[in-house]
Amino acid sequence: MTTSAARFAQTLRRTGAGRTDLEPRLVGDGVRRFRDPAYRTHRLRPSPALVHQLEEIGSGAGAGAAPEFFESGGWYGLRLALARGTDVYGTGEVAGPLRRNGRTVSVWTTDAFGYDDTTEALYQAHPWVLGVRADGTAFGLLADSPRRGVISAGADLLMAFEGEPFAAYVIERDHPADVVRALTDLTGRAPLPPAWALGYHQCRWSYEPQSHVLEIASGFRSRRLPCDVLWLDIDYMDGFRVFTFDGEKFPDPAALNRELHSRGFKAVWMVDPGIKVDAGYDVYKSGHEGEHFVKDLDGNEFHGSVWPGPCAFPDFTRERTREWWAGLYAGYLSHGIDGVWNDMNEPAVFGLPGKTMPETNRHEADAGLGGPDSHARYHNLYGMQMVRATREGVRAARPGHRPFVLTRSNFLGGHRYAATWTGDNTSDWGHLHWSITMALNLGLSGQPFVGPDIGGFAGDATGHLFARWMGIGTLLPFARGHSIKGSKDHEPWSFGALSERICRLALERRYRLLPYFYTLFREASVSGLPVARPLFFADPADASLRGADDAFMLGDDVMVRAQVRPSGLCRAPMPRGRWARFEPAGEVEHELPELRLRAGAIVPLGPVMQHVGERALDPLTLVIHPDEHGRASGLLYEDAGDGFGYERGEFRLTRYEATVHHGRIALDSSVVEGGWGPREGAVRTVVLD
Ligand code: NBV
Repeated sequence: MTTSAARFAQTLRRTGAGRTDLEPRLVGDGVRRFRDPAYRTHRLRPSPALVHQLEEIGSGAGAGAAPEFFESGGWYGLRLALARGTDVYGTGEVAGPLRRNGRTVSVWTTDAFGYDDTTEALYQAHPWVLGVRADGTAFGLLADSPRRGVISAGADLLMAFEGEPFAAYVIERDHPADVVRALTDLTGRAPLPPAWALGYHQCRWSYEPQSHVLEIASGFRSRRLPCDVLWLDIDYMDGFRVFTFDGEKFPDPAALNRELHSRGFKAVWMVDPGIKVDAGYDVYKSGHEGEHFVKDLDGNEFHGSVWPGPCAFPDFTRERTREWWAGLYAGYLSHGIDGVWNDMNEPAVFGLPGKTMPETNRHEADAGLGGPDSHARYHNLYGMQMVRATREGVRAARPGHRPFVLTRSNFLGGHRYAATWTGDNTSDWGHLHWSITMALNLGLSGQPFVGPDIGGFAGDATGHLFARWMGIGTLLPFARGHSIKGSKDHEPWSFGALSERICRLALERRYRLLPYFYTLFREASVSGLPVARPLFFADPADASLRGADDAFMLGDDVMVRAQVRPSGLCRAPMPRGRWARFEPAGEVEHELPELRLRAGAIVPLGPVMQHVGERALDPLTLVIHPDEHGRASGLLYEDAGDGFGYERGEFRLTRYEATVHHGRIALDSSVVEGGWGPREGAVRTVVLD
């Protein structure tokens, strides 16, 4: 595709003659599978997005949206008529407005440094759309193709992919939340992360040398700024050789991690896919000898340039290479590394067209993924298959712990393996705004664990922008500050006392809300519902909420109303019902987003902590907002915070119910799930009106 995706979509609309003689198959309750008729002459390949192949349970049945398929110039596509008043969301990682109507994206994982709302291809590929009709009923359309594609939402919805016909799944539900739930029935759920990963993370390209990392750690603790994780970017490596450490700058990584642990920090270290071509480097040697690298068209090991210079790239599309890669983590993590950050896995290659490897490169993919084929077919899956292998390696190396992996590139369904951040954003107000819309659309695409580089990656933030971003970013599922090499310092104390004070309050809010966040992450792991949800989830039939993108919901009960412009208030309308303001950090600060609680809800808060490891849940505070009958209820999920005991019932899900009459509170609690007995310890209540 040499023209822009938008223009190309217009061409396809003109040239693609539709075929409607389809025989949809029912493969789930309200889930129909449509196959391009061209499938009859093409071999059916397994799906990387789906967790299992779906048995059909009936034919033809089920009302609702039905696409028409077409073929044009080697592209296979579908078109779906959109009824008036239908709003379109999803399509994974996209900058710009929440509603995707009138937008075209290219489904092609791309290193998109400097992106903005006109960039058609970002780091992730999600051939998925959520549609919400005027009456609030909703549908989802999953085009099950790993290929380069285009998604264009105009008067109709067009999804087309190069070189191979595909099947599409159409999900029909009464509420958009149920469509996302059904999507994750197909694509799986994000596993429960370790509790520390829900704390605040501080990153920079790069904290170096080793002693500087400890200075940053002291900066947090001495100023009483809560933080759980410090991050090590590429400069810790020996000449950018992954799985190695620079002997001068990082002479003793194990001692560094030990020291961080003793101060209550976890450490996440970066691993890129490019392996330096160097006969004296054991990772390259074993990869080369084991024939683990992607080949070029002539069958030679492909070499492309990244940070270390010429590199070879593991062929993650086969199990034996994923096992080799996974095996590299045991020694590496034995230095006390707690989590892994996989970057540059679009894969990014310097100096080549499209900043990636040639599409003619060859992958020896397993039959389970579609069999040997070109990079053109496997490009979008590269990052996903990399983090699949990384997760396996981290899991095996630290069997008692829940893996934490962060990835830049991914594919639909890849939330099963890794959390994500929205790549190289910029320190400006537009990107602050898109932090919300990007997190929401990724959530609607099945990825709940997502957040931006707080403060912006490229460029310098101002104290005002930084404080606002901290206020919003600490209310998104993944909360990490990060900044590019050469920028001003971007720590919470870098912009003076005023900005630092606001950052502290923002962080304290996050830590007080952790019991609620943890409960939402648990819900995401069992139901697939996103942690951060669009406002229209509160009332899908209310057309005025559909475009609201400076406010969002945490779960069903907490509304976040943000100020994303330097001056001015949140513009989002209020959903119906009563929503009372509450302030977890105690002190009202107008630079921070407004938090509101739904009438009838209870939100559990913990005390302020400096890091999750303090594990001080007492006193538990229940913020209660009674409905018109004086009643409210809410859930609290608790477990060990790490490990897998919860899979054996070592957890408790408590339901709190309160009745408030004439200022008197009657509080009831019952364990509704899990093998742990009722919690003991102090409970305080706060009643809102
Ligand atoms: O490893 C350096 C950076 C990293 O800090 C950033 O978060 C990634 O998105 N990385 C990209 C490579 C260089 C980007 C210009």
